[in-house]
Amino acid sequence: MALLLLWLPAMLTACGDGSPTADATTAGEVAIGDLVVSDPWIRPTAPVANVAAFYFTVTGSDDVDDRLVAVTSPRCEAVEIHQSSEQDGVTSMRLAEPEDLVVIGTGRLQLEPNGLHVMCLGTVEPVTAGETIPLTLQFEHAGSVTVGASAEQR
Ligand SMILES: [Cu+2]
Repeated sequence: MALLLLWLPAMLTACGDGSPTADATTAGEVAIGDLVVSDPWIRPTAPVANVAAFYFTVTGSDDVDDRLVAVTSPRCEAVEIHQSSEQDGVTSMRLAEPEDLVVIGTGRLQLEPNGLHVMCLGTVEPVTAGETIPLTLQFEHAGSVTVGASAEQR
């Protein structure tokens, strides 16, 4: 996947705000090698929106040294991994760097609103609350795993 620097303010509504998720419903966990992917979810989109953002958590274990290298979903024409940040009250996002996507030891890779997220560019159809959307994560060492992202408003 080409790593182009994108600057797409129109997408910010899909990756921005949202409250903390401490009480979020816990979706199933999926293990791949020494990694566990947990709580994959996606925020529902308005009918006219053509972008959406996926979030999930990857947890390692003692000997893990891995990296998320690619993500795909049949519901997205293209997928990118982004990092949101806020400076002077203005939220922006950029393509995540490889060093943003490592899982080392028992550390966690957390994708969440206003942080790292998987950007679904060109939603094939609107994302409706209650559905489950397949998302395939590819790790450098552990390989690929497909999880079901729960579409819910948080
Ligand atoms: Cu984004």
